[in-house]
Amino acid sequence: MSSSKMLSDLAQMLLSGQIEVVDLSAPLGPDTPLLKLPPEFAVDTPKIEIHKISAYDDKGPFWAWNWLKLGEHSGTHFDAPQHWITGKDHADGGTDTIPVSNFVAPVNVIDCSKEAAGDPDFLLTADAVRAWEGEHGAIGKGEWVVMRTDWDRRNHSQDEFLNADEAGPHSPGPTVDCIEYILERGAIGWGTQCIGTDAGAAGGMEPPFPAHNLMHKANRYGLASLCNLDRLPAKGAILIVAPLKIVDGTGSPVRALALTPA
Ligand code: 23J
Ligand code: MN
Repeated sequence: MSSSKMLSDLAQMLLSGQIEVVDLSAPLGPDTPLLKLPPEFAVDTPKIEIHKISAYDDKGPFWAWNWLKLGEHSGTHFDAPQHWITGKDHADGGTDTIPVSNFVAPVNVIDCSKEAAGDPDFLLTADAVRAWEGEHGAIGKGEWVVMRTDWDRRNHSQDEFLNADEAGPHSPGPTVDCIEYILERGAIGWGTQCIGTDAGAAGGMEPPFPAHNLMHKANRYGLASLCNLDRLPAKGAILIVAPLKIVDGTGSPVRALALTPA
């Protein structure tokens, strides 16, 4: 089949609803949960602010518009390779330099919701990914791998979302060997439903923060705070997600969308 025929078929299926568009982003505003780093790193990302410029009033009679105070790594967001020291030298690893062909790709959804409900510190291992592939099929080169934990149900509350105590944050994520394995498979990126791409306990891993350290070293991408992964099939959906073209940016809030069979 010609590619123009396939694209017009896709357009028809989108218009008819046979292919559905699923929203994978959380609301972005002053109540969006934000990462809290350990106190030795004194600076955190600032609270999101939305400031009115005008709203059909004396400041602008016919128009409404706002300006934002917004950290790059806020809410549902994309991590670019240059976010981490291991990825800083990739010339095409910034939000403005990543080739756009990377922003539309198949997605593998690994369901860890039961495990995460039973254990907020649950870690997905390479062995578990291989077992998942045995059931659902191999992860292909150029595909996203995302970890479903249904953590988005906690997104309404910063405390529930971060789930921290004296010992630190408790949230699920990948092991070092999980990230090594998906890179071996040729994954384009790793995504989670928690505040960041790494587990709450990832600071104590070797290397620390393996999803950041290893994915970005390999010039690959991250996605955090994804929503609605429970609405996606294990395989077969297409993820459409692009960071803002921020000059020298390290990441960006995104509207993440999935195309799924209805
Ligand atoms: C800055 C420092 C450490 C981490 C992060 C940001 C993230 O998780 C992020 O949003 O990329 S671990
Ligand atoms: Mn980030």
